[in-house]
Amino acid sequence: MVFKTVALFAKRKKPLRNCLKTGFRDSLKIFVSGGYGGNGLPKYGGIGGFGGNVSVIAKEGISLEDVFKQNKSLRYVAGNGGNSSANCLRGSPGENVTFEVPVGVSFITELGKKLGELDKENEELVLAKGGTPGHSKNGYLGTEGQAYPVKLDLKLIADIGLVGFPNAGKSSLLSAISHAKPKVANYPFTTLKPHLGMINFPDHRQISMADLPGLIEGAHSNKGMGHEFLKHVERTKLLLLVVDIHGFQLGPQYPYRNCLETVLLLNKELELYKPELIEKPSLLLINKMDVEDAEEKYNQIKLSLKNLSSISENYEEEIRSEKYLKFRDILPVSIKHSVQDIDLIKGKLRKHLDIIADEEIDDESNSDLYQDIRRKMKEKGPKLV
Ligand SMILES: Nc1nc2c(ncn2[C@@H]2O[C@H](COP(=O)(O)OP(=O)(O)OP(=O)(O)O)[C@@H](O)[C@H]2O)c(=O)[nH]1
Ligand SMILES: [Mg+2]
Repeated sequence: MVFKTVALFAKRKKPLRNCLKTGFRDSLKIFVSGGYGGNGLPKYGGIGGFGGNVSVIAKEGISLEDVFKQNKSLRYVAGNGGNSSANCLRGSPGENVTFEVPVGVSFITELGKKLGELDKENEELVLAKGGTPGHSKNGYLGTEGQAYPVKLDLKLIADIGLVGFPNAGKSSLLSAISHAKPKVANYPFTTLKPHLGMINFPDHRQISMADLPGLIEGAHSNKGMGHEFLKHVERTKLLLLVVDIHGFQLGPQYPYRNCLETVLLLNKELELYKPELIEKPSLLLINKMDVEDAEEKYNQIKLSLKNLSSISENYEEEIRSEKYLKFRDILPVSIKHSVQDIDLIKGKLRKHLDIIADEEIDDESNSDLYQDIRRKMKEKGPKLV
């Protein structure tokens, strides 16, 4: 198995960008072009029509693959505005082009400029504006519309994002806790594409959880699957780290990392991807507690896990981070062999998401805007006698 693992890793020099091979697209490049503005008519002071716009509208339940299938040319060109004529002094507007995209897509030009992102159903964004019409002030010449390639970058929107080294049991958890059926196997990089699962509760509450490919040390420099999958945890409310109590070793030529080191390394990869991720609420699952010696190993590290910064100086530079996650809970569990543990995890996830939601409300109600509203209401509100 070790040989199989190494061969598997050796073959994949580059991370699977765009995920075409795995059938999951998380980015797509398109070309958009607004229509020309129509020309005016100098003789009668006629004004041309506006060029049409290219816009997108966010819809739940569609994928970037659907976007591709609906228009394989990936070119979206709006209509030109009509010229002004003696019969019709005001040129007709060019036809707008609008197409649907999944919720959670951001739009980036080739120069890296972000045009915007759509996070909610039915939100709209103009990607390319049509040209302005010709009229007396511009010599009656319509201008061309905006035209450029745009990258659509999809980030899954889930409540919880699973983060961990390969083989730690992330997919096993998603499979046990939801109806999703991600592949589970005893070798690294079983998961090649993100999976979303819904955790259902008897009172109909639903919590979504994203399973991601495993990270390894050096993921930031594109080792293993790379760390670009971490974009999918940027918008989650809670990070759920899963580590193996027995640590991890990718293959004989890679260093063995014990459980504590894997936690420190995950911290480091998260920080290198985006330092803000370290501030996110997080929980830690120490998995495979059913295996021999697990209890003893856990007892040795449990205090250190609560305060990662206190022990980091014992480690070499490449493991140390600037800032450390502060886990709201650390649970030693056996995802595979204990139904009680799955129930415990499920309950804890819900509890912590509720706490996070309350904190968000508190933050909002303490914001300047709310304080201002409260002050004004006090000033203007009816006085109780
Ligand atoms: N002993 C034991 N094995 C477990 C436990 N949980 C998961 N496993 C096993 O660990 C192996 C890896 O599990 P996965 O769920 O595929 O791990 P993963 O983190 O999704 O791995 P990648 O997709 O490669 O990142 C499988 O053989 C599982 O059966 C556990 O609680 N105890
Ligand atoms: Mg997996």
